[in-house]
Amino acid sequence: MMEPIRIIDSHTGGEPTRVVLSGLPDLGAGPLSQRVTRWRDGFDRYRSAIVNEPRGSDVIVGAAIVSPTREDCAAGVIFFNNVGYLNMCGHGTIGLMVTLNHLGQIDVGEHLIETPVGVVQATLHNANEVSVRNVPASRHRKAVEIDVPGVGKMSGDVAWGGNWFFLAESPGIEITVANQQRLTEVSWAIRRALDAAKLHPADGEIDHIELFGPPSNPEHADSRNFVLCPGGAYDRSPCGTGTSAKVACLHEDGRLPVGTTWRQESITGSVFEGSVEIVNDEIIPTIRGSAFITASAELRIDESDPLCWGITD
Ligand code: PYC
Repeated sequence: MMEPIRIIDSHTGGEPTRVVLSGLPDLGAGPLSQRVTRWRDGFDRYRSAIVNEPRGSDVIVGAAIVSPTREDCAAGVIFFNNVGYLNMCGHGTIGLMVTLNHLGQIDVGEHLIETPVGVVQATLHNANEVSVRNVPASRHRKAVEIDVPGVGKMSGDVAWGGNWFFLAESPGIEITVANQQRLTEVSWAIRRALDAAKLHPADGEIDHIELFGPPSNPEHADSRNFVLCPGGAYDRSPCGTGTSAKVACLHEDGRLPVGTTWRQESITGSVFEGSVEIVNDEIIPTIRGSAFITASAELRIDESDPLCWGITD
Protein backbone atom coordinates (compact mmCIF):
# COMPACT_ATOMS: atom_id res chain seq x y z
CA MET A 1 0.00 0.00 0.00
CA MET A 2 1.25 3.49 -0.85
CA GLU A 3 1.75 6.21 1.74
CA PRO A 4 -1.69 7.72 2.59
CA ILE A 5 -2.41 11.31 1.50
CA ARG A 6 -3.34 13.48 4.46
CA ILE A 7 -5.98 16.09 3.75
CA ILE A 8 -8.10 18.69 5.51
CA ASP A 9 -11.31 19.83 3.84
CA SER A 10 -12.95 23.19 4.33
CA HIS A 11 -15.45 25.34 2.50
CA THR A 12 -15.24 29.03 1.77
CA GLY A 13 -18.69 30.49 1.15
CA GLY A 14 -19.86 27.05 0.04
CA GLU A 15 -16.90 26.25 -2.26
CA PRO A 16 -14.77 23.34 -1.03
CA THR A 17 -10.99 23.37 -0.63
CA ARG A 18 -9.03 20.15 -0.01
CA VAL A 19 -5.68 21.06 1.53
CA VAL A 20 -3.06 18.34 0.97
CA LEU A 21 -0.64 18.08 3.87
CA SER A 22 1.50 15.10 2.83
CA GLY A 23 1.70 12.02 0.62
CA LEU A 24 2.52 13.68 -2.73
CA PRO A 25 5.61 12.66 -4.73
CA ASP A 26 8.61 14.95 -4.48
CA LEU A 27 8.05 17.88 -6.89
CA GLY A 28 11.59 19.18 -6.43
CA ALA A 29 12.60 22.77 -5.74
CA GLY A 30 12.51 26.00 -7.73
CA PRO A 31 9.68 28.30 -8.87
CA LEU A 32 6.21 26.94 -8.15
CA SER A 33 5.27 27.29 -11.83
CA GLN A 34 8.06 24.77 -12.64
CA ARG A 35 6.83 22.43 -9.92
CA VAL A 36 3.33 22.57 -11.47
CA THR A 37 4.85 21.48 -14.80
CA ARG A 38 6.71 18.62 -13.08
CA TRP A 39 3.51 17.54 -11.33
CA ARG A 40 1.45 17.72 -14.55
CA ASP A 41 4.08 15.85 -16.60
CA GLY A 42 5.09 13.22 -14.07
CA PHE A 43 2.41 12.64 -11.45
CA ASP A 44 -0.89 13.98 -12.75
CA ARG A 45 -2.73 10.89 -11.53
CA TYR A 46 -2.27 12.17 -7.94
CA ARG A 47 -4.31 15.26 -8.88
CA SER A 48 -7.07 13.03 -10.19
CA ALA A 49 -6.91 10.65 -7.20
CA ILE A 50 -7.33 13.54 -4.76
CA VAL A 51 -10.13 15.59 -6.33
CA ASN A 52 -11.98 13.34 -8.77
CA GLU A 53 -14.65 10.80 -7.91
CA PRO A 54 -14.86 8.43 -6.08
CA ARG A 55 -13.01 10.38 -3.34
CA GLY A 56 -13.89 13.87 -4.56
CA SER A 57 -16.14 15.64 -7.04
CA ASP A 58 -15.93 18.20 -9.87
CA VAL A 59 -16.48 20.99 -7.35
CA ILE A 60 -13.44 20.36 -5.14
CA VAL A 61 -10.37 22.56 -5.49
CA GLY A 62 -7.17 20.99 -4.18
CA ALA A 63 -4.49 23.06 -2.44
CA ALA A 64 -1.19 21.21 -2.02
CA ILE A 65 1.13 22.75 0.54
CA VAL A 66 4.69 22.90 -0.83
CA SER A 67 7.86 24.52 0.45
CA PRO A 68 8.01 28.20 -0.58
CA THR A 69 11.06 29.53 -2.41
CA ARG A 70 11.02 32.64 -0.21
CA GLU A 71 11.93 32.36 3.44
CA ASP A 72 9.45 35.06 4.42
CA CYS A 73 6.46 32.99 3.19
CA ALA A 74 4.42 30.88 5.62
CA ALA A 75 3.72 28.34 2.85
CA GLY A 76 3.76 27.68 -0.86
CA VAL A 77 0.62 26.32 -2.49
CA ILE A 78 -0.33 24.66 -5.76
CA PHE A 79 -4.05 24.74 -6.59
CA PHE A 80 -5.66 22.08 -8.76
CA ASN A 81 -9.08 20.83 -9.82
CA ASN A 82 -10.86 18.10 -11.76
CA VAL A 83 -9.19 19.02 -15.05
CA GLY A 84 -5.85 20.63 -14.23
CA TYR A 85 -4.00 23.30 -12.26
CA LEU A 86 -5.08 26.84 -11.29
CA ASN A 87 -2.77 29.85 -11.29
CA MET A 88 -4.20 31.26 -8.09
CA CYS A 89 -7.36 30.66 -6.09
CA GLY A 90 -8.95 33.18 -3.74
CA HIS A 91 -11.43 30.94 -1.94
CA GLY A 92 -8.69 28.30 -1.73
CA THR A 93 -6.25 30.74 -0.09
CA ILE A 94 -8.91 31.60 2.50
CA GLY A 95 -9.44 27.86 3.11
CA LEU A 96 -5.69 27.28 3.33
CA MET A 97 -5.23 30.04 5.94
CA VAL A 98 -8.05 28.70 8.12
CA THR A 99 -6.57 25.19 7.78
CA LEU A 100 -3.04 26.33 8.74
CA ASN A 101 -4.52 28.02 11.81
CA HIS A 102 -6.54 24.90 12.68
CA LEU A 103 -3.24 22.95 12.54
CA GLY A 104 -1.58 25.47 14.86
CA GLN A 105 0.88 26.50 12.11
CA ILE A 106 -0.15 30.18 11.92
CA ASP A 107 -1.71 32.71 14.29
CA VAL A 108 -4.01 35.63 13.69
CA GLY A 109 -2.13 38.27 11.68
CA GLU A 110 -0.47 38.78 8.30
CA HIS A 111 1.24 35.96 6.40
CA LEU A 112 2.75 35.64 2.94
CA ILE A 113 1.68 32.73 0.76
CA GLU A 114 3.56 31.86 -2.45
CA THR A 115 1.47 30.75 -5.45
CA PRO A 116 2.57 29.87 -9.00
CA VAL A 117 1.70 33.44 -10.12
CA GLY A 118 3.26 35.32 -7.24
CA VAL A 119 3.21 35.98 -3.53
CA VAL A 120 -0.07 37.07 -1.92
CA GLN A 121 -0.46 38.63 1.49
CA ALA A 122 -3.15 36.93 3.58
CA THR A 123 -4.45 38.23 6.89
CA LEU A 124 -6.10 35.85 9.31
CA HIS A 125 -8.56 37.99 11.29
CA ASN A 126 -9.87 35.16 13.49
CA ALA A 127 -10.37 31.38 13.20
CA ASN A 128 -12.58 31.79 10.12
CA GLU A 129 -12.17 35.21 8.51
CA VAL A 130 -9.37 35.99 6.05
CA SER A 131 -8.41 38.85 3.74
CA VAL A 132 -6.27 38.09 0.70
CA ARG A 133 -4.27 40.92 -0.87
CA ASN A 134 -3.97 39.36 -4.26
CA VAL A 135 -1.55 39.59 -7.17
CA PRO A 136 -2.16 42.68 -9.38
CA ALA A 137 -5.41 42.56 -11.36
CA SER A 138 -6.15 44.31 -14.64
CA ARG A 139 -8.63 44.62 -17.45
CA HIS A 140 -7.22 43.32 -20.69
CA ARG A 141 -10.13 44.28 -23.00
CA LYS A 142 -13.29 46.28 -22.38
CA ALA A 143 -16.76 45.63 -23.86
CA VAL A 144 -15.73 42.89 -26.27
CA GLU A 145 -18.63 41.82 -28.50
CA ILE A 146 -19.10 38.09 -29.08
CA ASP A 147 -21.79 36.14 -30.87
CA VAL A 148 -22.97 33.32 -28.61
CA PRO A 149 -24.99 30.59 -30.35
CA GLY A 150 -28.40 30.23 -28.71
CA VAL A 151 -28.00 33.53 -26.86
CA GLY A 152 -27.10 36.19 -29.43
CA LYS A 153 -24.67 39.10 -29.18
CA MET A 154 -23.10 39.66 -25.78
CA SER A 155 -20.67 42.27 -24.57
CA GLY A 156 -18.19 41.69 -21.75
CA ASP A 157 -14.75 42.44 -20.37
CA VAL A 158 -11.67 40.21 -20.39
CA ALA A 159 -9.77 40.63 -17.12
CA TRP A 160 -7.08 39.00 -15.00
CA GLY A 161 -7.52 38.52 -11.25
CA GLY A 162 -5.07 35.65 -10.76
CA ASN A 163 -6.94 33.63 -13.42
CA TRP A 164 -8.44 34.84 -16.72
CA PHE A 165 -12.12 35.81 -16.76
CA PHE A 166 -14.77 36.92 -19.22
CA LEU A 167 -17.16 39.12 -17.22
CA ALA A 168 -20.63 40.01 -18.50
CA GLU A 169 -24.19 40.70 -17.38
CA SER A 170 -26.26 37.52 -17.29
CA PRO A 171 -28.28 37.40 -20.53
CA GLY A 172 -31.69 37.51 -18.83
CA ILE A 173 -31.21 34.42 -16.63
CA GLU A 174 -31.77 35.03 -12.94
CA ILE A 175 -28.74 33.93 -10.91
CA THR A 176 -30.25 31.23 -8.72
CA VAL A 177 -29.21 27.67 -7.92
CA ALA A 178 -32.44 26.55 -9.63
CA ASN A 179 -31.07 28.04 -12.89
CA GLN A 180 -27.54 26.59 -12.55
CA GLN A 181 -27.95 24.20 -15.48
CA ARG A 182 -29.01 26.95 -17.92
CA LEU A 183 -26.29 29.28 -16.58
CA THR A 184 -23.73 26.49 -17.10
CA GLU A 185 -24.91 25.84 -20.69
CA VAL A 186 -24.77 29.54 -21.56
CA SER A 187 -21.33 29.93 -19.96
CA TRP A 188 -19.99 26.95 -21.98
CA ALA A 189 -21.41 28.55 -25.12
CA ILE A 190 -19.57 31.76 -24.18
CA ARG A 191 -16.32 29.79 -23.76
CA ARG A 192 -16.74 28.30 -27.22
CA ALA A 193 -17.52 31.76 -28.67
CA LEU A 194 -14.34 33.14 -27.06
CA ASP A 195 -12.37 30.28 -28.66
CA ALA A 196 -13.97 30.95 -32.06
CA ALA A 197 -13.25 34.69 -31.80
CA LYS A 198 -9.61 33.91 -30.80
CA LEU A 199 -9.89 36.26 -27.85
CA HIS A 200 -7.50 34.47 -25.50
CA PRO A 201 -4.55 36.53 -24.27
CA ALA A 202 -1.10 35.46 -25.53
CA ASP A 203 -0.08 34.09 -22.11
CA GLY A 204 -3.20 32.19 -21.11
CA GLU A 205 -6.72 31.01 -21.71
CA ILE A 206 -9.94 32.70 -20.61
CA ASP A 207 -11.16 29.65 -18.73
CA HIS A 208 -13.48 31.25 -16.17
CA ILE A 209 -16.82 32.84 -17.16
CA GLU A 210 -18.44 35.25 -14.70
CA LEU A 211 -22.04 36.40 -15.15
CA PHE A 212 -23.62 39.11 -13.03
CA GLY A 213 -27.11 40.00 -11.86
CA PRO A 214 -28.74 42.01 -9.09
CA PRO A 215 -28.03 41.01 -5.45
CA SER A 216 -30.71 39.17 -3.47
CA ASN A 217 -30.76 42.08 -1.02
CA PRO A 218 -29.12 45.42 -1.92
CA GLU A 219 -28.53 46.09 1.78
CA HIS A 220 -26.18 43.09 1.98
CA ALA A 221 -24.49 42.97 -1.42
CA ASP A 222 -23.90 45.03 -4.56
CA SER A 223 -24.16 42.25 -7.12
CA ARG A 224 -24.67 38.49 -7.41
CA ASN A 225 -22.53 36.28 -9.67
CA PHE A 226 -22.34 32.90 -11.32
CA VAL A 227 -18.82 31.66 -12.10
CA LEU A 228 -18.15 28.70 -14.39
CA CYS A 229 -14.83 27.08 -13.49
CA PRO A 230 -12.52 25.43 -16.09
CA GLY A 231 -13.74 21.88 -15.39
CA GLY A 232 -17.45 22.67 -15.75
CA ALA A 233 -18.42 23.06 -12.09
CA TYR A 234 -19.77 26.40 -10.89
CA ASP A 235 -18.18 28.21 -7.98
CA ARG A 236 -20.34 28.07 -4.87
CA SER A 237 -18.44 31.09 -3.50
CA PRO A 238 -18.25 34.53 -5.18
CA CYS A 239 -14.80 33.41 -6.52
CA GLY A 240 -11.79 35.25 -5.13
CA THR A 241 -9.92 35.69 -8.40
CA GLY A 242 -13.21 36.53 -10.15
CA THR A 243 -14.04 39.18 -7.55
CA SER A 244 -10.48 40.52 -8.00
CA ALA A 245 -11.03 40.80 -11.77
CA LYS A 246 -14.42 42.46 -11.13
CA VAL A 247 -13.07 45.11 -8.74
CA ALA A 248 -10.25 45.91 -11.21
CA CYS A 249 -12.84 46.55 -13.95
CA LEU A 250 -15.03 48.60 -11.59
CA HIS A 251 -12.03 50.69 -10.55
CA GLU A 252 -11.01 51.30 -14.16
CA ASP A 253 -14.60 52.42 -14.87
CA GLY A 254 -14.44 54.90 -11.95
CA ARG A 255 -17.11 52.90 -10.05
CA LEU A 256 -14.92 51.68 -7.17
CA PRO A 257 -12.58 54.36 -5.83
CA VAL A 258 -9.74 53.39 -3.48
CA GLY A 259 -11.13 53.19 0.08
CA THR A 260 -14.57 51.84 -0.92
CA THR A 261 -15.86 48.27 -0.74
CA TRP A 262 -17.67 46.06 -3.27
CA ARG A 263 -19.80 43.27 -1.79
CA GLN A 264 -19.95 40.39 -4.26
CA GLU A 265 -22.61 37.79 -3.56
CA SER A 266 -22.37 34.25 -4.97
CA ILE A 267 -25.11 32.12 -6.47
CA THR A 268 -25.44 30.44 -3.04
CA GLY A 269 -25.76 33.78 -1.20
CA SER A 270 -22.28 33.88 0.37
CA VAL A 271 -20.47 37.24 0.13
CA PHE A 272 -16.85 38.36 -0.42
CA GLU A 273 -15.87 41.97 0.19
CA GLY A 274 -13.52 43.42 -2.40
CA SER A 275 -11.48 46.61 -2.52
CA VAL A 276 -8.50 48.00 -4.42
CA GLU A 277 -5.23 49.83 -3.79
CA ILE A 278 -2.99 51.36 -6.42
CA VAL A 279 0.68 50.50 -6.09
CA ASN A 280 3.17 51.54 -8.80
CA ASP A 281 0.23 52.17 -11.16
CA GLU A 282 -1.05 48.61 -10.65
CA ILE A 283 -4.41 47.62 -9.18
CA ILE A 284 -3.96 45.42 -6.11
CA PRO A 285 -7.26 43.83 -5.08
CA THR A 286 -8.06 42.56 -1.60
CA ILE A 287 -10.88 40.13 -0.99
CA ARG A 288 -12.28 39.10 2.37
CA GLY A 289 -14.35 36.02 3.24
CA SER A 290 -14.75 33.16 5.70
CA ALA A 291 -13.98 29.46 5.65
CA PHE A 292 -14.91 26.57 7.91
CA ILE A 293 -13.20 23.20 8.39
CA THR A 294 -15.43 20.30 7.33
CA ALA A 295 -13.24 17.17 7.52
CA SER A 296 -9.83 15.73 8.21
CA ALA A 297 -8.88 12.45 6.56
CA GLU A 298 -6.30 10.14 5.03
CA LEU A 299 -6.84 9.17 1.39
CA ARG A 300 -5.75 5.61 0.66
CA ILE A 301 -4.47 4.58 -2.76
CA ASP A 302 -4.82 0.81 -3.09
CA GLU A 303 -3.52 -0.17 -6.51
CA SER A 304 -5.68 -3.30 -6.53
CA ASP A 305 -8.64 -0.87 -6.81
CA PRO A 306 -9.19 -0.18 -10.54
CA LEU A 307 -10.49 3.32 -9.71
CA CYS A 308 -7.79 4.21 -7.18
CA TRP A 309 -6.52 7.07 -9.39
CA GLY A 310 -9.99 8.58 -9.80
CA ILE A 311 -12.62 8.46 -12.52
CA THR A 312 -11.49 10.35 -15.61
CA ASP A 313 -12.94 10.73 -19.13
O1 PYC B 1 -11.84 31.67 -5.55
O2 PYC B 1 -10.37 32.26 -7.06
C1 PYC B 1 -11.24 31.51 -6.62
C2 PYC B 1 -11.62 30.32 -7.42
C3 PYC B 1 -11.15 29.98 -8.66
C4 PYC B 1 -11.78 28.78 -9.00
C5 PYC B 1 -12.62 28.42 -7.97
N1 PYC B 1 -12.49 29.39 -7.01
